[in-house]
Amino acid sequence: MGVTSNMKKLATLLSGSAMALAMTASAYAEKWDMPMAYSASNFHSQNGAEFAKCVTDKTGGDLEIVTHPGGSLFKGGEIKRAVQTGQAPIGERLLSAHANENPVFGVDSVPFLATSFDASVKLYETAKGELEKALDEQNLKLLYSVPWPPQGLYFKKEVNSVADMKGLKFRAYNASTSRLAELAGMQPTQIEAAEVQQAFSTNAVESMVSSGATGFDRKVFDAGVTHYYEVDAWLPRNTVMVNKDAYAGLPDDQKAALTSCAAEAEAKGLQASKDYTQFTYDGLREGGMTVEPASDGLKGELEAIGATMTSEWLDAAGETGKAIVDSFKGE
Ligand code: PCA
Repeated sequence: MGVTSNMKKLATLLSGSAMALAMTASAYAEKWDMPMAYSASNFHSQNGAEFAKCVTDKTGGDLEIVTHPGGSLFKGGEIKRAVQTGQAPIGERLLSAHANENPVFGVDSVPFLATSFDASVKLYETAKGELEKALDEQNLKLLYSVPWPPQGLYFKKEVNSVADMKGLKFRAYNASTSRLAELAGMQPTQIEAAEVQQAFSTNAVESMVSSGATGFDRKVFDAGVTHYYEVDAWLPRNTVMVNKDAYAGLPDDQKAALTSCAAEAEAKGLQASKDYTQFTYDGLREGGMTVEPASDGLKGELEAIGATMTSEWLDAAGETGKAIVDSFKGE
């Protein structure tokens, strides 16, 4: 009897201190799940994981960020809304896929406007104020943004002209890529990167525009894709954004940790994207694919399509778009 009551006392004491500990932890420590759409091995996801560790370390674990790559928590198409509504406090998204909400989100996917890493950085710096404003109106704060490598074309056959593309089923990742396909006489369907290999292997698609990175990550050479043509048409960006309310609720030192780790991630991610470009071209070749620059003839035809799309974007983006393009080109 005596032993039992002592044990009960001990148990009460223990559970009391466990509760106190838990309360301390919940009062000071916060865990943020960060959905990401692309495979864990992709440089954006690896950079995101380093960013998460940077914030966790800098805040002594008081703000722990845990990344969920590969669309495992939310698929690419759902991530932005999840962060806006607070279902996830933070997340990464290809912003150009939301150009239907605000054309300024599509500035990085206007064909042949910014075709190199340096131009991509300049265009981003020029458009950043407007991007931040557009995100702010949607309860979002921009943390950092990293370009994908330059975009080229994937096929299951040799292609030398736009005529060779006619009728092909095309995998698109945003409205610009769908429009490009339409103007080239192809049939676009929007498909997440995570599903690209399956789409090629079942012949649901026969072509796409993307970077060497995504073809390599998804091993498209194992799905019958034989040719990659370097076009350097544009460099779309992944943007990491945080829910404004979640951000506002953080103590100042945690806000500072987020923004300084974000600046670091933006610089490191840019370098990783540059390094990944050649690495993934080599990887596609090792997988048995032909990787070469698009012929001058094909590039000329694509540039004509690009000119149509540029004027369409300028019409949609109005004064804001014109001001960005003028200032980007003018300096
Ligand atoms: N890869 C992503 C977007 C741009 C890129 O290079 C994709 O194909 O979904």
